[in-house]
Amino acid sequence: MALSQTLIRRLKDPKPFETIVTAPWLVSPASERTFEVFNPSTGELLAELPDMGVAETRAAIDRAAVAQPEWAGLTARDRSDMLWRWHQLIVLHTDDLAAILTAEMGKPLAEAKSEVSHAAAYLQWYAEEANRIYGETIAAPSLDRRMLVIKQPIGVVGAITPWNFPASMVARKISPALAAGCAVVLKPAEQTPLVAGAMFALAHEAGFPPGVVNLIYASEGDAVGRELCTHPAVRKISFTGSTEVGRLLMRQCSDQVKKLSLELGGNAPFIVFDDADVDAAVDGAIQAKFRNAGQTCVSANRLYVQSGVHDEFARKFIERVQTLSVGDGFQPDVAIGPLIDTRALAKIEGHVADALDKGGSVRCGGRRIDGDGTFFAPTVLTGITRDMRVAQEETFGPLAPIIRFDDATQVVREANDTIYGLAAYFYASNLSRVWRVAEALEYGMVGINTGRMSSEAAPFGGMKQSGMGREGSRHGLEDYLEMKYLCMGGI
Ligand code: TXE
Repeated sequence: MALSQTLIRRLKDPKPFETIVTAPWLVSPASERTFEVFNPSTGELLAELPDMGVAETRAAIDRAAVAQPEWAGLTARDRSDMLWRWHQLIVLHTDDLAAILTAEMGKPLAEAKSEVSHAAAYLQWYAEEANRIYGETIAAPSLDRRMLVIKQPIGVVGAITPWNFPASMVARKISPALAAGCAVVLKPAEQTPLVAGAMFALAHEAGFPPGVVNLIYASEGDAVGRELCTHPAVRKISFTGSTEVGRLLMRQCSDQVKKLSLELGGNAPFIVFDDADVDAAVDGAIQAKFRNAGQTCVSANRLYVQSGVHDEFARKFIERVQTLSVGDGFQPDVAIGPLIDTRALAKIEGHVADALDKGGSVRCGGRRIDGDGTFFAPTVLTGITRDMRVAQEETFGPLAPIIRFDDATQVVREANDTIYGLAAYFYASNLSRVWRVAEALEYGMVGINTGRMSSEAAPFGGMKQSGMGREGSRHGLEDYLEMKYLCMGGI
């Protein structure tokens, strides 16, 4: 089976994607095993893909190891041109890529289009950045020496991506790696391999040399992940996903002291102070909480609202949440798609039940929506206390717990009281408060008077157990480069 007929009918130009299932950027499957990909809105079967494991991963790494030195031996301009061609093809096929993304992941089509544009923006950024890899010269302490630093590609990179942003995560990992001169073996999430396959089809059309970009389809991450972490030809792992799997990958990489970039879970606080513009804060909270049905690592997980504006904020926020329509991402005006699977539904139900048990109240939503899809009504909880799971864990769904506070110093302490440190948001107008709170929050990214901050031009990543390394901006390129010091004597 290739792609399902209903999915093919949605595409304006299915031609480049006909090879998603059996393609030259895939190693040949070593067995007949397959796995299925479903639409979470309808339960419809979308495709059946080869289920790959250790043998195919090894073969892909071998191909990448052969291709990488030649890729690194091209001029920066040649690598940049290739990335630019890939970017243009992605832009040209935005509508089709978005349709594939909505079909396999469920997010509203408008959000899927904006994700594909965001993916293309990474390719554009790193096509440009490829030409800006600089070294340095150092003033030597003796006259007969010259001292320099050069930058070289790390080598073969193993990349593992999640299902929540299945197009932009692929671009965010591959484009800086390719710009730096690395080759990549990528395993997309089992729930959303099709848009990754479609992007690789376009990479093939852009003309990347064989072996430079390699795709592994697999029904689970364990075997492929272990092989990527333990194969000596892989010099770096780049992973986005749960903190639990991130810890496991660190352990697996430790024997070879393999470099790692990890973008893991979050527990973002969203703080509204008394001096905030309440309407702007409501807008920001809607965006930061409900984009992608709350399935983002930077999702506002805990809404702290100061007493002076609490009631006004809660009233306006709940009114807006009640207007968010839930449904199949292909339907017009849908704001909230399904959750990725029944495991995600069970997690959010568990969080609601735990909050109710401990004295919280449901102000709207609070239940799954009957039908074929994994839909959950957008939910607001109040009366939240610190012992509740919603205050401690990442919900990863359309659930907003509102926590009232009085003391502005204490709230920052509470906001920091978590193992995570990815994103934080706050709304305030007093300039002195803005600076002090921005500096005191122990987070890799802080949104001030805005609910949206991701950009290819900025370093994305977290502190504490939210991970290590940064993606995007010139800093993201550095993560794929080794620094080498050269000392020339006898001058
Ligand atoms: O993540 P997993 P799941 C968080 C979020 C969510 C929770 C669980 O809280 O509710 O994690 O989601 C691959 N070796 N985030 O279960 O399992 C897997 O195949 C190597 C935050 O989906 O980490 C997929 O490609 N790889 C996050 C990827 O890891 C393994 C995005 C993510 O899956 C593996 C997703 C293994 N042993 C979830 N096990 C973010 N930071 O945005 C799984 N994988």
